[in-house]
Amino acid sequence: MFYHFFYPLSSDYPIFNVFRYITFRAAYSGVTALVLSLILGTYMIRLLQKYQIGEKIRKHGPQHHNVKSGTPTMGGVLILFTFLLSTLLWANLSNSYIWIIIFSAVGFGAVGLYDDIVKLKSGDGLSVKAKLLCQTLLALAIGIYLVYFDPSRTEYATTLSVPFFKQLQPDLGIGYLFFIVFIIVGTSNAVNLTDGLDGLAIGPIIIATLTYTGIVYLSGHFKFAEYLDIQHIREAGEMTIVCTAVIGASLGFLWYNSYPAQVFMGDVGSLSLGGILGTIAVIVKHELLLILVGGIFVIEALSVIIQVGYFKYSGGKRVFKMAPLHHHFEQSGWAEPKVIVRFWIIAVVLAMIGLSTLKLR
Ligand code: 57M
Repeated sequence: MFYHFFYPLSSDYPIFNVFRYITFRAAYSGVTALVLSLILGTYMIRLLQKYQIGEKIRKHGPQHHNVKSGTPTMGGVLILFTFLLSTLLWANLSNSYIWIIIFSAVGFGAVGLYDDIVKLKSGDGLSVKAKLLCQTLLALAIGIYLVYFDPSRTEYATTLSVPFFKQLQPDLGIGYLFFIVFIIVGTSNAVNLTDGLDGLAIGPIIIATLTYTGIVYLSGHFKFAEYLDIQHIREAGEMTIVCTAVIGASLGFLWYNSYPAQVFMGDVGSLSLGGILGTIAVIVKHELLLILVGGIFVIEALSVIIQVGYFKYSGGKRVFKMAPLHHHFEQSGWAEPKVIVRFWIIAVVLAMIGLSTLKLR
């Protein structure tokens, strides 16, 4: 909004020229989201407490989680609200990628919010099938637009960039559409699985989004993209503003979600943040890299797949003491903050390796 309002004034007042620059707007988009979420966070937690919107802890979980019973949940509404407001204030709203990400955030957020409300009322959330169906339809809509209707990427609409291999850019044809759906839905669910300890999901979300902020900026810049020999996606640079809005909103949420948490994000937060991250990776055509940059989410999801698969196959035996993997370490005697911080450290290392692939090719 500021871009549309102030930039046209630059012909008379050159100072307003700064609103043209992505870097300027990205910085203030992050600050706006952070300040808003810090201020609104206190009020929201009080409101959630007042209306008793609190967490019901599962019976079979680690014992010490029982003290978390009643912790306000659905803090993801705060993340979504501050992210959306900051994006609408600072981004160039004529850029179609901004609207795709807003669509993804609101769509996945709505599925999560509905799930949270159903859980609050009846104990069990949406069925896995219903949740997956909604997520798949949302991701399919995003995929169809990107593959068939996006003028900025016609030359590489269905090709895949492979980390570490510059020349390897296979054209997956229609298969690319299904691949996109898999990445977006997979990321949304993997973040949801990871969100089981204070700050455990939001930390790696901040780290992965920060990594993609750099990638988005470079891919949208013709000269940098040419120098690094990465796919140049016209118009993608504007997504930098969305990325910093996610980071600001998430940092503000982490202020309250850090151990011991005053609020949980709920499915409204985890499904939407995962959806946003997956969508950004797909738009900027660094989809496979997300497996590395979002490696913590992948490891957590794999631990569940392995545990559940082996549990069924062996008739009740387990590979891990408990799944997802963070519960395994808790059951092994690690204190909760230790698990959280060590997972963050791994996320940082994976992000740095991910960034290095821009040059190591
Ligand atoms: C939801 N939700 C947390 C909170 C958060 C297939 C199966 C393995 C799936 C998996 C599952 O359902 N995972 C996804 C994870 C829950 O947090 C809420 O949910 C939102 C995110 N969706 O925002 O609202 C609990 O996590 C803790 N928490 C924190 N701090 C936070 O900042 O401490 C969350 C956020 C909260 C709180 O305790 O109540 C969750 O874990 O439920 N299932 C499981 O995760 C279960 N695993 C399991 O059953 N494994 C079996 C195998 C054979 C299937 C096994 O290994 O034995 C575990 N869930 C729990 N305890 N709670 C089992 C142990």
